[in-house]
Amino acid sequence: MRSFLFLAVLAASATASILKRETATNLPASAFTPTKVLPFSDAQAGTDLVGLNTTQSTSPFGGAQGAAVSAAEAACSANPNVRIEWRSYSTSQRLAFISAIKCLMAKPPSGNFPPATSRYEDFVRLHQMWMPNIHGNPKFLVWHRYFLWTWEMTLRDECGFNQPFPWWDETLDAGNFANSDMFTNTNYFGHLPGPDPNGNPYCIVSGAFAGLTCHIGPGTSTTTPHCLSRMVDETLTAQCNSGFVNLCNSRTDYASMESCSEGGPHAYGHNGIGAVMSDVSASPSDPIFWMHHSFIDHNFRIWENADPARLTTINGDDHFGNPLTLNTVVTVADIFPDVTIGQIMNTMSGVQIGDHTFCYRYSY
Ligand SMILES: [Cu+2]
Repeated sequence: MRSFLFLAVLAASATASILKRETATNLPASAFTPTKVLPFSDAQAGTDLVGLNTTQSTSPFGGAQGAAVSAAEAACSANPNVRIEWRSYSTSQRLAFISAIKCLMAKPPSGNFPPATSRYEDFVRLHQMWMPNIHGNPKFLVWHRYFLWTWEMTLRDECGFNQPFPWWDETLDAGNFANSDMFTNTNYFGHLPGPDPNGNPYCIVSGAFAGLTCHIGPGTSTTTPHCLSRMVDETLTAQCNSGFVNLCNSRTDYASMESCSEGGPHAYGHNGIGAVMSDVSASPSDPIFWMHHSFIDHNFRIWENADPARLTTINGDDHFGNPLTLNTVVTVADIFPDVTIGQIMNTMSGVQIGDHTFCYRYSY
């Protein structure tokens, strides 16, 4: 009798979990608002530069504080964390990275970002709430640099991730994202299908995140549970090429470069992967978001490498029209301590943030 009851309960819960999968709605393409793009020809013509504040603000670090910064930098450059490009990232590193993301998804939310249903969704909700402040203006690149780093540190602190962090050189997959083994190998991010015959996305039913339900988004919604879906357009991913990156990086002031990067390769990567990724507000719902942003942060760092003065110079206006300075605060709410732009302009500043040192570079 008792074992019969047990079996009945087991059968009921199996049915419930199947039902739960089926109730995650596959939203149509029209539910997702694509990210605003800057076409290559417009970037070439500089149409996005009209009205941009290009007044430069330079290093606030002098005297004793300047000396402290240099000491931290020297300590960092002796032993920086190196972000490894996906192709060189070993199988065991890949599996550890994926399982750390799954761990974050399985952890309860902090309660500070309602209605997030997991620790992972805390990050999605934060990004969604601050949508206008952190996109469409030059704060975008510095904020997302910090957002990505604090997410990495959370994987380390809360899920025991202890491998180097990966990055994705999208220029090598431009126009051909779907064939990257990030998508084709079923141990990783799941497939990247094209649209269905009606032009709508598919729910992702392969890979480590098969059957994932997203509770945040699309747009500003928090009451529309939906499946993780994708709908690739390789004519858009083709814009994540080195020619476009180089065009953006040929701009010599931060705000001008930022405008090109955000509307160019950044926006085309989001829209190219499509569906959940195309809707910028809640796009971190798709775990490929972090790989895409590693590429954008990489390109920013490469731009900085061309002139050391760029590590201590900022310009442009924030969402409210206030000029960015090196003392402008960058915040991820209570997920990690606030920092200033001056502390994270250099990925190898060696600044102490909480229990961690801000100190990384890219493998190339
Ligand atoms: Cu974003």
